[in-house]
Formats: sequence, structure tokens, C-alpha cells
Amino acid sequence: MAEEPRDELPTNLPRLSLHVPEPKFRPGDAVDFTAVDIPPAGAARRPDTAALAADFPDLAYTLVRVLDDDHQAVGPWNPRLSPDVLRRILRNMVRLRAFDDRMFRAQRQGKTSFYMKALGEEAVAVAAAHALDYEDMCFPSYRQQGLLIVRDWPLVDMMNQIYSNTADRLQGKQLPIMYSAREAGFFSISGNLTTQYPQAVGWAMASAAKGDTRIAAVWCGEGSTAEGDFHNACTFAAVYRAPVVMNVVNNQWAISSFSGFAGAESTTFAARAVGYGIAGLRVDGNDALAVYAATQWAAERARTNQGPTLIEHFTYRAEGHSTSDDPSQYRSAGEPTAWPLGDPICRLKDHLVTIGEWDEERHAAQDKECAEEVRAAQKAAEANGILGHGLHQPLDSLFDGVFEEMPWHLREQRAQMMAEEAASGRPWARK
Ligand SMILES: Cc1ncc(C[n+]2csc(CCOP(=O)(O)OP(=O)(O)O)c2C)c(N)n1
Ligand SMILES: [Mg+2]
Repeated sequence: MAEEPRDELPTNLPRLSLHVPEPKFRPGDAVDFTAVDIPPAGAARRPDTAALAADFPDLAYTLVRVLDDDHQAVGPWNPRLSPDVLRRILRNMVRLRAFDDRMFRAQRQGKTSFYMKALGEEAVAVAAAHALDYEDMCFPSYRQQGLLIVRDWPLVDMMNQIYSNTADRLQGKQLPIMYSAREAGFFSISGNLTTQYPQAVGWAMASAAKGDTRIAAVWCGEGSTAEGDFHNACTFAAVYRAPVVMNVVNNQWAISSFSGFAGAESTTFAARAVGYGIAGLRVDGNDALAVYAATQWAAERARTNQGPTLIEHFTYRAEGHSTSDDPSQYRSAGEPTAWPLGDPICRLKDHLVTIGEWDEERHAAQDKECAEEVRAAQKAAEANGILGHGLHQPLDSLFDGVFEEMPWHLREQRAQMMAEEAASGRPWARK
């Protein structure tokens, strides 16, 4: 119970008050992002990967940027990728956007209950997946479907999971979009925010304890850094110098709470690293080349036993949080277009065009090809059923897959459920 206010207060002391963060713009407000500090591309230094974390705390407070306003790749972080690799990164971002677009619409058509887009943040997962080794273990949040897309996981399999249909390998036991693909080094997504952080650090520690060569990479949103799990993971990673790349995707929003509620008014998210003695980088998350370079640098540190790196990807969530969200209720509609770091796909496309390795016609044709690839995958997935067309899995499979050997009380519950269903006459009980 709250304590009653005191009757008598000292007259010689100021009254205490709390600071409650408030976002700059609310629905209907004109948006002006000029206060967002954007250092020029190429300005941040690039320390040697063997440098001590304490030697470059400044990199946690700036922005590593490679693509400049003239679409050139500049500065010490330029990863100098071949045009072929640049085109592959671009294509995978386009594939991801096409996938998101199609599945978002599928939810609106009632074919699934839930979907989450990565609109505007495509570079974060896609460029990182290109910079990591296929063998490295990824611990994603729900917004890194780009990892699976780059690792060429079948789109049909992802859709089967979204539809919880007969071909869903997870048998409808996970919320749509909470994929799990061990063969692609993609750890099961958890709806409980930030559990993947200590799991990733633990996996990385195990890899090192076994004398293996594989590293881990993990992602969470900026809002999720407020979870205790984030901080426990940072402590373990710092103490044991775990071979892990820790990514914080600062897309400014955590459903309807803005980044200020996770601490963004006082400092950067990359600055969390400084307090733990971890290497920290703050990166332009809409610059695929900067994301690639930072990930490659952090991965090299991890591979050479220099320990963990925390990378803040400064970006913007251009869409609602999920299909269950309506951002027009809490933020200005002008924000996504006013975001000063632009669109990651356009920026990489403009770079390729500028260096003479791409053109608008090829880009338009690629858009069509990727949309067609996704459409064909959707058709194949829907042949296995969509959510809402009744049960796709045998009812008694509900209890499978938790324990190696089912305990007696679950066997009893299963038998009771089946008996009740048989008595109800509902069709699936007879399966
Ligand atoms: C432990 C826990 N708390 C709250 C939620 C509800 N929830 C789901 S997503 C979300 C916002 C997370 O925001 P952020 O970490 O910034 O990631 P983003 O969605 O922006 O990618 C919240 C509060 C949850 N799933 N788990
Ligand atoms: Mg967020």
C-alpha cells in the first residue's frame, strides 16, 4: 500500500519529483529530427581488432557510417566489398521486404493471426548475416527474419510456420514468426524478451570451453535492454570474454513506448558496453556497409579471443510493432519519412548505381522477381493449409516435444482431453 503523504514537510528542502520521459512527437505533430546528431560518413576511426575495449570508448557515442550523402563508400570502415557481394546484400534486403509485405497482407486476409515486419531495419539482419560465417550461431529476436533469408532457408518453411499448417515443423506450438531452424544456426525465437541474451552468451562460453571455433551473435531491441537478462548477459560476457557479438537494434520504439523509457535520453545504448568494459560500437543501422563492417570487426575480435562487442544499430521502425499494433495512436505519422538516415535499400541501391554497378531498370526487375519468388512460396505453403482452417496437427500432439519421456500427469491430462473430445463429437478427436 502506498504510504500516506506526510503532513509536515521540511520547509528548507526542495520537494522531490520524478522525471517521466515523453517522446518529442505525438500524433498530429510536425516532425523535426534536426536535433538527431548524425556525424558525417567516414569520420569514425577504426581501431585494430586487437585493441583493448578501454582504448575506444568514443565509438560508443558516435555513429560508424560508410555511405555518404553522395552515395559513395568512404572512410576506414569501408568494407570494400565486391560489386557481386553488394548486389547479393541488396537482393536479400529486397527479398526480405517482399516477404514482409506478403505476410503482412496474409495476416490482414485472415490467413494467419500475427505478423511482424522489419521495414526500414532490413540492413541490420541482412548485412550482419553476410558478414558472419554460416557456422556461427544466431540468437535472434522476432525482427531478424533476414538472417534466415540470407542463409537461404526455404521461404515456404517460414510460411508453413506462420500458417501453423500441416507442414509446420514446429507443429503449431510457436506463435507465428517465432521460427526455429537449428540447421541454419538460428536459435528458436522466444516471445519472452531478451532470454536469448544469456542463452547466446552461454552458448558462446560453451563454444570456447570446448575449444571450438564458432562464435555466437545475438540481437534484441533497445526496449529489451531494460530487461535484467540483458545485464546478466553483459556481465558474463565481459568477465569470461565470451566470443559473442551482441546487437542492440535501436529502432526508437518498443511497441508504444519510445526509447527514452529504456534510457535513451541520458546516453546511447552502445554506452552500456563502456560500463561493463566491453567493446562498444554505435552504427548507422540503415547503412548496410556500416553494419557489415561493424559485424565483421566484432566477429574478428570474438574469433581471436578479444571478447564480446556490443553494437547499437541506430535505425527506425518504419511500420507498426506488429499486425496487432496501430502506431497512429501514439506517434506522429510523419516520423518514418522524416527519419534522417533514410531507407537502407535505397541507400545501397544508390551506391551501386553511383559506382556504375546497377541501374533503376535492373532494380525494378529485381523487385518483380523477388515479389514473384515470395508469391510462389506463398502458394506452395498455402497448399499445406492456413491458420483458421481447423486443426492441422493431431490433437494429442499438443503434449509432445516437451519432455523426452512424458511424465504421468501429462499422460493423464492427454487421455482426459482425448476422452472429452471423443464425447464432444468434434471431428478432430477422431483423428
Ligand atoms: C518479458 C517481456 N516483457 C514484455 C513483453 C511484451 N513485448 C513484446 S515486444 C515488446 C517491445 C520490445 O521493444 P524492443 O525491445 O525495442 O524491440 P522492437 O519490437 O522494437 O524490435 C514488448 C514490451 C514480452 N514479450 N516479454
Ligand atoms: Mg525497439
